[in-house]
Amino acid sequence: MTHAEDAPGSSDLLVVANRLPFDLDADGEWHRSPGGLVTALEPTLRARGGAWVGWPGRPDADPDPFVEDGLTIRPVPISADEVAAYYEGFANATLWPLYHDVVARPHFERSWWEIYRRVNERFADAAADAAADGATVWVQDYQLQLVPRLLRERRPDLRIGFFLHIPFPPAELFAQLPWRRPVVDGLLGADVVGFQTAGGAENFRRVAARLTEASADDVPITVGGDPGHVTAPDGRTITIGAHPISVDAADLEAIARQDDTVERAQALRHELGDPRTVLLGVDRLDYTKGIDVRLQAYAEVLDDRRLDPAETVLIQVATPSRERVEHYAETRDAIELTVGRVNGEYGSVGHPVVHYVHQSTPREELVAFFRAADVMLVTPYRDGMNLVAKEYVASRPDGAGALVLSEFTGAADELGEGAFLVNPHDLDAVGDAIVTAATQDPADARRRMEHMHAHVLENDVERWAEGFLAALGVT
Ligand code: GDG
Repeated sequence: MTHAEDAPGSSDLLVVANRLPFDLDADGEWHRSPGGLVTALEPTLRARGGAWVGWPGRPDADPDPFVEDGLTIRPVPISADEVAAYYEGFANATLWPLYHDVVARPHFERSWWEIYRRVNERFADAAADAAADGATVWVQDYQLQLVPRLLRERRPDLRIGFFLHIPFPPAELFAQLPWRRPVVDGLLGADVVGFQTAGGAENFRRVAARLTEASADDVPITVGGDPGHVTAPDGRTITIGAHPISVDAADLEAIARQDDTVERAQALRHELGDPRTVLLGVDRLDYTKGIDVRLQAYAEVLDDRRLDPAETVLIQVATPSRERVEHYAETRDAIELTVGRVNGEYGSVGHPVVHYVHQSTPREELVAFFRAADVMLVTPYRDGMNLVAKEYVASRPDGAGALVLSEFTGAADELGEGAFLVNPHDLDAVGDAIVTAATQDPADARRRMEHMHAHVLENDVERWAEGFLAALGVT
């Protein structure tokens, strides 16, 4: 590790994201925090002597930049008050619910907006400082929507991309945002703006034409096909594309094939009492994920005995998330109440029908869960992509298993032919899909799973990153 202060403005390729790929602990030690984005981008960044600009995850910490194995890490400090207003407030209590179809009511709090802008300026300053002449900068996600414009003001020489990981809502919903104009202007500071789905990209293009003086084309936007374009009043053309993110499929498949994973999956089923059917849900505990829907639908199919409570188990992993945001605490209470009720009603001593885990689970163990599950339940009310659906499919090289998938996820656009698609607002349909998936003909099941598995193996996260960078002109 070396200090980076002697090399300002030397990076040709930068990622700007809310979080760094390292976390800082209370003792000032860095720990790697691997995620799909990091896995996909690190090799390219390291090969190009790139930089990652982001928050170290600890309020009030202001650590020095450092270089590790060719990758420059540029921490952006955020105070505790700013975390409350910028991250927990504007990002997660205003934008998150608004962009997810107003599943919960967004809070429009003027003081949060001011801090959101201030923190975005700090990220833009850090990126402007780290970027070499003519560098390419890739800004990530809803926490940083003002950065493309702020960065362009500071550094007109840069090539700037932005990718939104969550849905971009229809114009009618987005228009509720009191700060809709500066947010759209912020995004239009980029050269390329990418979305998970063609629908999200088209929503944004329509919003840009409606709310600003920019003009837009009306080419249908497709994945791997034509992007759309918006022309700003200053003559700049902004490319609007659909780039569905994915997972490190080969790695997941390799873990799934390991003997100890297969053995762990078998042991798990045994520990559960060798039930006929194992259902599985894996989510951050978030009100958009529809954990309540699947619990309710499950209770109904146990109640009418379409699935036998003595022969069926649901494992629900609900990873702790955003616990200081009000809606999340309420959601946790409601889910835990329902788990208790369903177990009280349909379980018996030594055989609960729901195994509920409110803990972070190691990745290898998650893959063993995927291999053990006959039916994966992914039922969000709205989700940008949903990586869990793709991780499950990647983890089933054996061709067994089934996926019940909400049609309101980005993943449904790609896996629709193999999954059992459902409207999560329709409890009868969710219950029917659970029963059909659990009782389908094994040959049909295999055909469906092999189709989805092949798609995810081919369209992995590396391909996603390459596709977006190619749109930005990095090859
Ligand atoms: C946002 C968008 C979009 C969860 N619990 C554990 C654990 N996880 C991992 C999963 C998966 C990731 O976290 C969750 O990703 P999702 O895509 O399902 O959902 P969000 O967190 O909401 O992500 C989403 C994504 O960004 C990427 O663009 O797909 O639409 O909302 O990888 O496996 N991992 C481990 N233990 C857990 O307990 N190890």
